[in-house]
Amino acid sequence: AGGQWCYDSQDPKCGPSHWKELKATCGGDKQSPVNIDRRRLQRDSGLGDILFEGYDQAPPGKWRLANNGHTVVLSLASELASEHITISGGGLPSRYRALQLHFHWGSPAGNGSEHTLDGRQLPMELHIVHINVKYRTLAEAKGHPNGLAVLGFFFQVSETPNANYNTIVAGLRNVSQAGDSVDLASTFRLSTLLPHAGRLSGYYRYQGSLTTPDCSEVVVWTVFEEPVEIGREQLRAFVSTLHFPAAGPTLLKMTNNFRPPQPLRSRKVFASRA
Ligand code: 1SD
Ligand code: ZN
Repeated sequence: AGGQWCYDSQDPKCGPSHWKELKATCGGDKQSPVNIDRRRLQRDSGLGDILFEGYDQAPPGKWRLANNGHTVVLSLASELASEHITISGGGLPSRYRALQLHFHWGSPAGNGSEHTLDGRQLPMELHIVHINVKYRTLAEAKGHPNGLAVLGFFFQVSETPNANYNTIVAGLRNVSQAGDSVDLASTFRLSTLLPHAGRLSGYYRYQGSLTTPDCSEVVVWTVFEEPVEIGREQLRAFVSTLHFPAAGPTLLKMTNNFRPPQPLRSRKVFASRA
């Protein structure tokens, strides 16, 4: 493996099994994602509903969509604007502020979630990355075990499109190459990207890492039971529009940008309900 990490779909020589050669942390004991084995959950009655603040208001300023070479990332054009989008409660050790969200998906032939449910992969997974309000930068947060909180949502394919995803899906064509970014003309509330309101009380919680190098073990993970619905054609747009950084003269479609499940080792996965 050279200096860069990648997914197997780009080049198996720099794929997930080689990441620990680049960053020793990627071979650590608290890595993500993991398989969520529903027969081995530990119910924790202290895991009440997460309090979502600012999720229900259109943010000031524009959403920016970018192809970072590994995924498509949605963030606010002005970082300050996300100051009031926070999560707390639900057993989280602090309040956390939203930084960005992104997706992991498969190929025309297969699913691409990172977490798996009873050994099964789902079509796609949304990650909303939040930083502990005690810290100012990602670099600072990476130095603390509860530095980040990521919310994970599975997707389920429906025959009809999810209109709440139209703005993002339409924007994909503008970020088809690595390094591309675009400010979206229309705005929307973050809550519209989540599963049906009121169905967020079922979730899994464990302590893990970022799923990409440097694989920092600083993430309080929350993976929700209820999937987001996305139309078959909308999912196809992710698989067929975006490209990895070009390694040669031919463009390589961005597919299978997920890390496979990592050993749970001595960790437990907690469940908010039985
Ligand atoms: O893969 C993302 C990566 O793109 C970056 O957003 C990082 C936070 O800096 O988070 C990981 S992940 O663990 O949320 N997949
Ligand atoms: Zn992710």
